[in-house]
Amino acid sequence: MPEVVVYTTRFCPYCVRAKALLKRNGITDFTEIPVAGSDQKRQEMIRLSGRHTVPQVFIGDTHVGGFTELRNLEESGQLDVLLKH
Ligand SMILES: N[C@@H](CCC(=O)N[C@@H](CS)C(=O)NCC(=O)O)C(=O)O
Repeated sequence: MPEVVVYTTRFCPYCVRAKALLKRNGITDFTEIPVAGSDQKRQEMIRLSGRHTVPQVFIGDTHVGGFTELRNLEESGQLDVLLKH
């Protein structure tokens, strides 16, 4: 299974929903990178994703996006496909 990385902040409803979605799809060992308080990590997230909002989700080399894109992937069945690569 590819590595799953989620950039988050602590008080972020979309982050909570993204993490819950991953867990209900059997992904419990994802790497969470908190960006609050770390300008370096926040800049890394912006550089890799081109976005300023959290969460930002990566599956392997693929930048999925935020919670909305993650949910769209789940609903279309493409999340399972990405996770099998
Ligand atoms: N459509 C985005 C919305 C993400 C979003 O609005 N996240 C909030 C935190 S829960 C955020 O980063 N707000 C700061 C900002 O908009 O700059 C998603 O589905 O992930």
